[in-house]
Formats: sequence, structure tokens, C-alpha cells
Amino acid sequence: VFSLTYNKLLKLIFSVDVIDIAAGLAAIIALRLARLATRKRSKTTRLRGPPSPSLFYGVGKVILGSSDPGAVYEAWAKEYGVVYEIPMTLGQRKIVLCDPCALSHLLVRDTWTYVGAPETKAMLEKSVGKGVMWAEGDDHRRQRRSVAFAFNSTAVRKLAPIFFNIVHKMKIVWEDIIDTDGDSKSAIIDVQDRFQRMNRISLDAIGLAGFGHDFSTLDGKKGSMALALDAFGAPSGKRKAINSGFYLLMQMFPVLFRIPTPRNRMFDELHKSTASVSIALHEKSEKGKEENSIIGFLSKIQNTGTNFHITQYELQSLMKILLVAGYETTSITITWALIELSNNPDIQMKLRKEFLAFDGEPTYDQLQKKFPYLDAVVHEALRVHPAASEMIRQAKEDDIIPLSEGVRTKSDQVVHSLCISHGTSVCVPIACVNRSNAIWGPDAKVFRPERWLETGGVTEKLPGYRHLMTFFDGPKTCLGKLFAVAEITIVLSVFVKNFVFEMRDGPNTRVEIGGIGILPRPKVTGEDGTKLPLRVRRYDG
Ligand code: HEM
Ligand SMILES: *[C@@H]1O[C@H](CO)[C@@H](O)[C@H](O)[C@H]1NC(C)=O
Ligand SMILES: CC(=O)N[C@H]1CO[C@H](CO)[C@@H](O)[C@@H]1O
Repeated sequence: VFSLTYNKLLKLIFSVDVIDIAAGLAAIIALRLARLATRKRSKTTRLRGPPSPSLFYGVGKVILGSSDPGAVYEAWAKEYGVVYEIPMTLGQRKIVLCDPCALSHLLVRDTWTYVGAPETKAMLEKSVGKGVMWAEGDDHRRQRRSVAFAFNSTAVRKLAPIFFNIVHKMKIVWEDIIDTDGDSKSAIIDVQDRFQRMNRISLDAIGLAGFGHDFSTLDGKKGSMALALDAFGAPSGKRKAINSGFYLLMQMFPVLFRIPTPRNRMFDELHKSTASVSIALHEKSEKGKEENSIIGFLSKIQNTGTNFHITQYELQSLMKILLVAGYETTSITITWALIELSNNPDIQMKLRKEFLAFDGEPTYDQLQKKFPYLDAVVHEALRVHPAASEMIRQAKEDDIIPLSEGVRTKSDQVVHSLCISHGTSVCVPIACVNRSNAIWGPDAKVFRPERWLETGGVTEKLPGYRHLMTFFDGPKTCLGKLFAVAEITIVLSVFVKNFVFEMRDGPNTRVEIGGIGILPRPKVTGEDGTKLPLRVRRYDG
């Protein structure tokens, strides 16, 4: 049932057309104009910032078009100070916060001074429904408390065998490629090519561990594999695939919010397919069958009824959220980790040595306790290459944001705090903050896992999971962070133990943002699309 409806979903995803785009643009223009017309005199501190290169887009296109948006934000921070203002679509303005003190204020737990912008919320409702990602305030607290246990460390530990299983399948696929396409010792593998399947690890992980559905992408089965991939996978060079992925992302990360076309039919299909899977899971758990997946755990609890206060509708919404939020994010992080390991053979060797010093196959618990360098590599990849490079919030009430240093305003005064009036948009450029020299020190741009093992090596200035902004913070911090970290850790452990990764053209190959699937993906500079050829060599001691 699931794959059939996915077939339809796929067709719809590919049918992005001009009318959709035009309708979307008309809607956004109407919305913006309406808001401009009703805007009262704002008390928000006017800050300095880059001039607008385009009346329509403001600096939006500069950021989107850049091969390193984090660097663009940081360059502005250098010129205008740790907080500044940028012009956006149709004369809107956004305050950019790069200051640790401002961020700690913004992201305190359980406050709702800053919420999603109305457009973002409308899109979230359309695409994934009024689930935990859409909800705010008490509604959010209820939903999040009901489901959080299925994402805690106990639950993730139970999912670990699924991750191991998936990556071992991947290992066999690559060994086959090395035997058939390579010289039996190594082969050039484009790790983002959809036929070479690395991206599919994350899709299978979310399918199986998320809601007990086998996309079977690694078994090479046609059908569900191909569609799942095309619908959610890396750009394949077909422009439509890029548009559609782009589209999915826009619901989540408003930086890419350009074309708010409703695409009702597609979302109807998504609703139908997740409904059928959740009903199947529900029946399974009623029959008392053990279901080892997040939605499976939740269905079981739902049937026993204790302390569980989310509806069937909200559970289905959670499934859609898992697909949209949990797939490309981890896949991109794993890709970046492989790039860094290939470009830094010494770090890769040091990591491999940690495995060689260990007898046998480590379990998940052992990976967590006995592999500090692996942990450091994973967190360094999350720091240097955050999958979501910025987050946007809107003030629901007037507020004052404290700053750690003085900032010069437009009227040339130095202020130590910002006045924010109701309705003001603020933006956290995650990629910039994570790599800022001011925050992380002079080697902030360098991939250096050792910093995680040194006392004082990691900043304590920032809020967030391990002082990283990658999963954001506050009440809506990523629910799947332990899931993501476990998946990435397990994948890297099996990879590095069994293979040696090299850039095809040697160390220090340049890599940049290539194309956008659901999120921006890297590519080797000079290559087409999102090509990322690595030499993958069997490791045999
Ligand atoms: C490296 C991988 C990942 C990154 C960088 C990441 C990042 C984020 C960020 C920045 C948010 C905040 C969105 C916002 O505040 O509007 C978020 C929310 C969320 N993420 Fe992740 N994520 C990752 C993986 C995952 C995975 C694997 C799952 C599911 C298994 C997941 C589930 C969620 C959910 C459910 C939310 C919404 C939480 C809420 O609104 O209360 N994420 N993620
Ligand atoms: C995770 O949730 C389960 C179920 O509520 C609970 O038994 C377990 O102790 C929790 N684990 C952690 C580490 O909080
Ligand atoms: C955003 C941010 O903190 N940027 C800083 C980056 O690092 C330079 C120094 O190299 C600072 O001047 C910026 O403020």
C-alpha cells in the first residue's frame, strides 16, 4: 500500500509547474504587502547592515547563491558587528544574531517570546500537519512530552542494531562495487550518486527505525527504493528533482522559503500514505507484536493509554516530520564527515587506530564509552557542517536582547542591548556562529576533532547541545539529536574500520555547496551537480 501511494506522490512531486510557482509568488507578495501596509512604527533598534542588491529579494539571493553562506554572514558580522540588519524580500528586514549572549537569551528553555513566522507555520501545517514541529506553547509541551521518551537514549540504544544492520548492507554494496567496477582493492565511488546508495542509509534508517517501514533501498529492490529516493533523495541532475526537494525544505527552513505554492495534492498523498502505515502499526501493536521503531513504541503506549496525550492525527504528523526532518540532515552530515576524513588522512588514521586498538566489533554502548576520538570526529562534523545553516524566529511580544559587546546602530550610537518590537524577525546563522573565530578561537574554521578532547577546547559561551547550534536550542531543539548522533556514529564506525577514504584527486581537494536536494549539499569544486567522487579502498591492515 505504502509504495503504491508513494508512486503517486512521486509523480506529483515531479509536477512542479509554472502555475504553482506563479500562484505562490502572488500569495507571498499579497502577504508581504498586507503586512507592510499595517506595520506600525516599530521600536526595534535600527542596526547597520549590508545594502540591498535587489528590491525584490533583498540579500536573499546573495545568501542562497553563496557557496558558503556561513562565511557571508561572518563577513557582515566583521563589518557591522555581532548583531546587524539585513534587507529581505520586498523591503522586509531581519535582525541577524551572531552574539553568544543574545543567543542564550533567545534560546532559553520553555519561553515562547520568539515563535515561527506565520508563513512558516502555514507551510508546516500544509506539509506535515499540526504536529510537534508546528505546535508552540502548551500544545507543543503536551505533544513533545508525550513523544520525547521514544527519542531518549534508552530508545535510541534499542534502535542501534537497526543502524548497524543498514550500514553492514552498505558495506557489502561497496565491496561489490570495488570487485566489479574497481581493481578489487579500491574503486572511485561518487558517495552522493543515487546509484551508489550512500544517501540511502539515512532513508532506510528513518524508514526502519523511525516507523518500521522498509524502503529496502539497500537491497536494490526496485519500486519503493527508486521512488523514495527520487522523492527525497539527492539531486540527480534533473532540475525538477531539485525543485521538489527544495520545495519540501521550504516548509522547514524558511531561508529557502521562496515559492509557497500549496501543492495540496501532493500533501494529500503524503497524508494518505502515512495514515496507512500508522494504521498498520497500530494494528500490529494491538496484536501485541513488538515493534522496534519510534512510531512503533508510540503506538504501543497509545494503546495502553498511560500519560499519552497525542492524537492519531498528531502521530501521523510525526511520521511526516521524521521523513522531512530526519533524512537529509543525517545524510548530509555523514557525507561531510567523509569529506573531512578524506581531506585529512592523519585524522582518519588516528580514528582507525582507535578501532584497531579495540578487540572485536564494538557494540553501541562500547562505541559511546570507549571511542572518544570517534565522538570528537562526529561532533566536529556537526560543528563545521551544520545541515541547517540558519533558523528564523519572529518576536511574539516586545523584548530586549542583551549583547556581550557594544554594537554601533544606524544612528551611530553604541548600544549594549537591542529593542525588539513585536513582529520583528530574527535570524540565527548557525553555520556562522559555529565557525566564528570570535567564539571558537583562531582555528575555528579548521576541522580539528582534538578540540573536543581538550579542556577548554570547546567554548562554553554558547547554549545548545554540547554548545553547538547545529540542533538549535530552546523548547523546539531537535527531537532527533540522539537518533542522529547514534546513526552517524555507527555509520562512521563501520566505514572507517573497513574502508580507507581518499579524495579522488588527493588531499586538500576543494569542496563547495553544489546543489540543493532537500538541503544544500556539498560537491567537489569543478564537478557538475553534487558530484563527490571518493576513492574507497578496502582496509585490510
Ligand atoms: C544531523 C542531523 C540533524 C540536524 C542538524 C537537525 C536539526 C534540527 C533543527 C535545527 C531543528 C529545529 C527546528 C526549529 O526549531 O524550527 C530540528 C527539529 C526537529 N528535528 Fe532535527 N535534525 C537532525 C536530525 C533529526 C533526526 C534524525 C530526527 C528524527 C529521528 C529529527 C527530528 C526532529 C524533530 C521532530 C524536530 C522538531 C522538534 C520540535 O519542534 O519540538 N531531527 N532539527
Ligand atoms: C526513556 O523513556 C523510557 C520510557 O518512559 C524510560 O523507561 C527510560 O528510563 C528513559 N530513559 C532515559 C535515559 O531517560
Ligand atoms: C559572527 C562572529 O562572531 N564573527 C567574528 C568572526 O571572527 C572575527 C575575528 O576573526 C570577529 O571579528 C567576528 O566578529
